[in-house]
Amino acid sequence: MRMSRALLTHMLVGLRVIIACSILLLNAPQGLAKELGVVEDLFIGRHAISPPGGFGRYQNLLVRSEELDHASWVKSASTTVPATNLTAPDGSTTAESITFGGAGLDTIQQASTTAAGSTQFTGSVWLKVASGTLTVRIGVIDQAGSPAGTYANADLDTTWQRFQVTHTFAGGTGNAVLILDDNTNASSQTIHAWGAQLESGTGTAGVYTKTSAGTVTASRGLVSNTDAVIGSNETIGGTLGVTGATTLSSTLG
Ligand SMILES: [Ca+2]
Repeated sequence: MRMSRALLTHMLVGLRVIIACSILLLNAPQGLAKELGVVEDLFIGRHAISPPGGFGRYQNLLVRSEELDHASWVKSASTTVPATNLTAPDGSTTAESITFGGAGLDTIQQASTTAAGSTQFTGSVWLKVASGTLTVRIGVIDQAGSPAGTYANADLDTTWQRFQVTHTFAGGTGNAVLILDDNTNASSQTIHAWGAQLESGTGTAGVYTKTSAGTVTASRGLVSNTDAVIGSNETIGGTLGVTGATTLSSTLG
């Protein structure tokens, strides 16, 4: 399923501008010149999402979300993921190429540590190909036995796109798994992948938040996967946690 949130956001913004302007025109007294007003504040939906982060709900039950060459990602026998360090959607060089084998189904997957039973999960990942087009699949399945789950076709082209799939497990004894496969392609194919995420209790992929060795607990707010500049004061109502070095300076920039 191809996401079109950016298009939807633009449509919402455009619609609200039209409504705001229409209200101004309707309120203009008769006989007076009608002028378009300035809209100073716009509400642009529940999320503002981009590969480096955004506002809204976030969670990631997977580890190594930008390291698909890591052993945390289990590859089928004919699937290889060298550390190719391709340019990712956020401009970093953290995307990898996944080469699926020839005949048969080839896969790459990661099992979360979250039980699948009776819970809704949404998996998402950015994908593309180097040239042409290709259809692969993204799935959210149960780790145990014959997998109950949902697969969605992902129609790749040479542009990074975020794909997502949702499944609600009626039960199950295993953990929820995000899986990519080559749709049983009979010839070897290579795709580019970055930014895998698995969330529980939601039917729509939230703000992407990258992970390394640990997962990210569900919450809502601001995610910056890279840098942040705050030009004025900031009030923090809770605990301030710093995992890296801190530098205090009296100047900005
Ligand atoms: Ca194959």
